Formats: sequence, C-alpha cells, structure tokens
Amino acid sequence: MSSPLFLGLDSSTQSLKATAVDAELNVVFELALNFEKDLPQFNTTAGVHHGEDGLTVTSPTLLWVAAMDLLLGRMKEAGFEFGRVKAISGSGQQHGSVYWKKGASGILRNLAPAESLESQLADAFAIADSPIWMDSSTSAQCKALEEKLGGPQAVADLTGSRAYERFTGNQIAKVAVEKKEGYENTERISLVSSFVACLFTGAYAGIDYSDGAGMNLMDIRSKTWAPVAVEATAPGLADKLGEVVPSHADVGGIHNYHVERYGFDPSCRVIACSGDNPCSLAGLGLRRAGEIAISLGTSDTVFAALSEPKPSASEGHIFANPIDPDGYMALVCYKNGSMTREDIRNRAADGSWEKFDAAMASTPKGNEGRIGFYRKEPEITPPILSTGENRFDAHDAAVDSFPPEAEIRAVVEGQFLSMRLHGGNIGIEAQQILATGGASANKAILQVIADVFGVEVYTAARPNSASLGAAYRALHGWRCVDEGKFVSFAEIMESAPSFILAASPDMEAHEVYNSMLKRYAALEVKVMAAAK
Ligand code: ADP
Ligand code: XUL
Repeated sequence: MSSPLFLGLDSSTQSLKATAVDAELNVVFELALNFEKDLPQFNTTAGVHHGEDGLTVTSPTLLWVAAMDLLLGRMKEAGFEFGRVKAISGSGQQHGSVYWKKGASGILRNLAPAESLESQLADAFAIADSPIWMDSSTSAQCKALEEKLGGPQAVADLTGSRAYERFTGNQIAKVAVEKKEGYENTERISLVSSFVACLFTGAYAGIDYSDGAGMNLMDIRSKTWAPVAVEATAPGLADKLGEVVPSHADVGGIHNYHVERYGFDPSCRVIACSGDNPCSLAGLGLRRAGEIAISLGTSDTVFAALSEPKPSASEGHIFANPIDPDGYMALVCYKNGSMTREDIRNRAADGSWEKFDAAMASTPKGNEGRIGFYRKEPEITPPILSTGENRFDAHDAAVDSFPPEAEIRAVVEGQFLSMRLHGGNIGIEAQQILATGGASANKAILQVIADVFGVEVYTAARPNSASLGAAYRALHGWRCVDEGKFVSFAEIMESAPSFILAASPDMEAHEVYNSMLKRYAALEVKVMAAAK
C-alpha cells in the first residue's frame, strides 16, 4: 500500500505553487508556475493589471482558473501520484474576490473531465477581473463604512481592522455601485482561497474564518458575518456570502473532474482553504509568545499568533487564527515589498541580485545615517496613497538621491525599521523571527532583520510556507475528520522539521538601528504630512 499524501496549493499574486507532504510532514513534491511567464496570454505584469488611476489593481479571474489545470497537468507529467492524496487544501492571496454568475453552481457541479476548467468556466463569472489586495481605490467606501458603523475604532472592534481599501467588503461595495449589473448577476462571492476550494469540490465552498477576517464583514469574536457590516456594504450581500467555516473544516469531496482527469482517489477530501498569511502561520507552526514571522513575498508582512485581540483603529489587523479555534493572529502588511526591492535592484544593480548583495556587503550597517522611503505603489503601512520616494541624510535633511549602493541598503533597512516600529505599535514584539517568502532566500536581507530587531532569524528549508502550510492544514483537517474531533495542530507539527539559523544579531549594529528607529519614526511623520 502506498503511503498517504496531503496536498497544498497556494494561489498567490504572481504564482501558483503546489507542495505535497507525507503523514510525517516530509515534503515529497513541489512545483510552481509563474502567471506572467507561463500564462502570457493574460498579459499581466507579475500577475496583475494596474488601472490608469494608479489605484485600481485587478487580476483576470480566468487566469487563476487556467493556472490550476496547467499546474495539475504539469504535476501529472512529472509523475505526481494524485491517487495517494487523502486531503487537499489551499492558500490564496488575501482579500481578492471572485464573482460567480447566476447559474455558475450548475456549471461547477457538471464539470466534464474531457474539457479544461478554463473553457468550462469561461462564462461563469459576473465580473471578469477580480479586485485584489494591491487595490487602493476604495477610500470612499471605507469612509462610508466607518461613518455608518460609528468610526474606525467601532469597525476595528467589530471586524478586527478599521476599514481598509483592499479589504473585500469595501471592494464589493465599489463593485456593487460601479458594476451594478454584474453585482446583481452574482450568486456567490468567493475569496481567492475559497475559490480554490470551489475548483476542487465543484461546489461553493465556505469562506474560512481566518481569511474571512480580512473583509471588514466578519465579527472577529463570534466568527460569523456581522449583519450591520454586511448591510452597510451592499444590497443583498448576505445572500451572496455563504457560511463562514472553521479553517480546519472539511468542505467537501473532490469532484469527479479531478478524479478522471488527474487520477485523484474519489475519497480525497477538500479542507477549507485560507489566506496566504494564515497558511504561512500554519506552515511555520507559530505558537509561542515572542515568535514572530516576517514574510517577504510580493507583499511584505509581519505577523504573530496572539490569544487576546486588541484591534487598533490606526493600524494593523487582527485575523482569526487558522490553527487554533480560540486564538487570533496580528498582522501588518506592506504593499512595497519584493516588487519595490526589485525596482531598486533594476535601477541601482543592473537587475542582478548578486550586485544587490555586493552593494549590501560594501555599505556600512546604518548606511551612514541615510534613511529612505520608497513607494512604487501606494502604501498600506503607513497609509500613503501617493507613490514617491523620500531620502534623508544623517542630519534629517531631504536629499534628491543616494549613491546606488546606499540606495540599495536604504530600501532594505527602511523596511525593517518600519516593521519594528509598526509591528511594535500593535504589540508584535520579537524574541525570535521566522523569515519566509521569496526574498527570505537573501542572506544580506536576513542579516538586516536580525540587526534591526536584535534577535536571531530562522528560515525553513524552503521559502514557500504558504503552500506548505496549506499541505499541513490538509493533514490537520483530515485528522480532525478521521478522529471526529478537533485535533491540536501541535500534535500534527510534532514531526515538522526544525528551522535553520540564518542570521544572528550584531549587537553593535543593533544599537545603531535603535537610534535610527527614533529618527525613522519622526521622518515618517514628515513624509506622511508632505504626501497629503
Ligand atoms: P508571492 O508568493 O507573493 O507570489 P514569493 O514569496 O514567491 O511571492 O516571492 C517572490 C519574490 O521574491 C520576487 O518578486 C522576488 O523579488 C523575490 N526574490 C527572489 N529571490 C530573491 C533574492 N535573492 N533576493 C531578494 N528577493 C528575492
Ligand atoms: C495581507 C495582504 C497580503 C496578501 C498578499 O493582508 O494584503 O499579504 O495576502 O498575498
């Protein structure tokens, strides 16, 4: 008898990734595809389309559909044994929304294995372009929600976050007005995560409570839709959302499409899919106080598990914890993550990470007092909707440019000073850091993290903690079903591989960063004021 496998898929901004683990959590298979490179017919840049207003950002929903068959087909060609998969779960970029057209549930139910998902679902969406987390075009809707619910603190207390532009409820509110016909023709709205579950079950799958917390629609404590927020958002929305489900819930069996086309066992279960940051929390097994994660993907995020939610009206988010039904997670998100570092790399290091690393090695820690702010995209933390760059010398005087090497160090140091500042503001204090995501492969970046926070930085053997976490959650959900009760996630993680020490703090540099942090905070206030 072949041993069971558990499969995780991560539908992120730029890519679709698969990770399979066995029951002892050994990674037995990994594969990824890149939306821009592997699906050029959708004409995206790094998986997205930017609107002309500089604020609207969408991805074609059908791109994500086509990517699923392409990845599963490549897995089949590579000899992946789908028949061994006991359970599957997924991860999705948070906040993005999918609008299923009236009648789409019938199309999903009747998926035929001989035809692609893309051709069968071509007419299944009432809105062709999904708003995603990078969108910042809904300030008016955010203001309206906060006014209706009694202000930012009231929205934060109810939903875990004040109203944020990328949060799904505010995106839905905009769609309901600007694409009224499409909205009225929508029978179900999925998040990217629950949408992945729909593609596997061939039915509408519930939104899990961890990703559901990123919508400004869910009561963060009861983990059910908050009627007052739902009603304030858009007409008839309650009927389009379905049920909120626990992150470890079994949301259905695999559809025959996948059994026939790829060779899945008909008994394979689908476990609720969740957001990429929640799945990363699962992949890293974050539990202990003081253990924090820094994820460096398309977005940069810093997050930690916590037991008592203290939602802030000014910044950060509280989500339900995807692996602990009584717990929460706190998160701060940056839009100017990897794409902004890439932009500086392209301008100051000829597009080469080697040259980028050489520049880091040739510049002193603390950058001789230089501090830079880089907004290739409108920023979430702190909220600045205009793009731009601000550079300051050691005396806090604004300057127009830095030498190329200093520019590279500035974009890295500024980001982690900001994470220490804003993470600290919502109670994220590090005793140990787990780094993940594409840029966590970069040792020079990890050293800056260790020095700024003054703690050790660890990495997993692989940087894809979201798809790995989805695979772990597939195993977890399957165990919960099998035993007919909630099994603690810690039990699942007993055989998880240990982390690798990637950078130890240089305490002299840490002192330098301690004093820079005060300057950074003061300069940030100036930058914000000037940007308004
Ligand atoms: P996502 O899951 O959001 O699609 P990933 O976690 O896969 O993103 O990260 C992709 C990013 O990783 C790329 O945009 C790239 O800028 C960054 N990256 C890859 N290698 C390096 C490196 N050596 N140094 C810094 N950044 C890197
Ligand atoms: C989190 C957020 C991003 C996306 C990126 O709130 O907006 O990290 O999840 O995938």
